[in-house]
Amino acid sequence: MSGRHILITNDDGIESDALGPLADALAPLGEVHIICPERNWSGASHSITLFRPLRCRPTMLRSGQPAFMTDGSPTDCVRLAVLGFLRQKPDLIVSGINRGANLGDDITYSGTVAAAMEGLLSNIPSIAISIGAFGANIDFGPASAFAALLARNIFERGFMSDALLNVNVPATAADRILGVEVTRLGKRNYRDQLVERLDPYGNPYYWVGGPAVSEEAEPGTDVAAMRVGKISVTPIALDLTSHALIEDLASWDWGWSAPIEVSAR
Ligand SMILES: [Mn+2]
Repeated sequence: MSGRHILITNDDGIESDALGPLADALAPLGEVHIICPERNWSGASHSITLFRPLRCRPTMLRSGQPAFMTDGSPTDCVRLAVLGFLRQKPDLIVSGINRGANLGDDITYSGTVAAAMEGLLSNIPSIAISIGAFGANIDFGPASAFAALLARNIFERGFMSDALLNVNVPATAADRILGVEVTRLGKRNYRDQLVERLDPYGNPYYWVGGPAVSEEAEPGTDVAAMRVGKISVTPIALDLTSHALIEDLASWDWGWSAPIEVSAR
């Protein structure tokens, strides 16, 4: 133990079988704390709980490690940890390993990435890590080992910038992974469809969904790196300002030339 504290959280929930291998891989680098949502929050983005209390109960992973589970979101997990639930503020936050890649536009939906954003907002080095597969029997070994490698780099280099690291690992054996590429966000194309069906009482319900399809992948992007079987590491900053538009917008006519109509009923 180096006296360092590492927080693991996720958006897939406390039952994810990725947590055990990840915790094992990070254990040599510091004391590992696990706080995860008690259910799956995939797609919850950066939501926080405001108008009800949070419960945080001790539990144990199927693989045996002690952990805590909350009825809050992934971001709530980080806020709990950072604001005092853990006696020591974490030195590193690792969110994942998420089932399913988080590439390009995915990060605007991702609870996995949002937890790392919350870590960054709390001035803690943060990693979001995802694997390019869904379903059962995924080998989380290579992704866990890479998370540990990245953590070692962060601790040794004193990484603290205005970015989190969004990591995607191909779901293949370690010797089939073709390297590591530092990337920018690519473009993700979704084939979402609105499906209308009838419930047993004859009332319609709706289901929006579909696979992510990435036809074109520009070189240098996370999408392209993953497609050729490389681990992708993307630094993500939180300033969403379109700097290119600032000057253009400033030249618009902002005068209140027309009277504002107020209609009362
Ligand atoms: Mn997820």
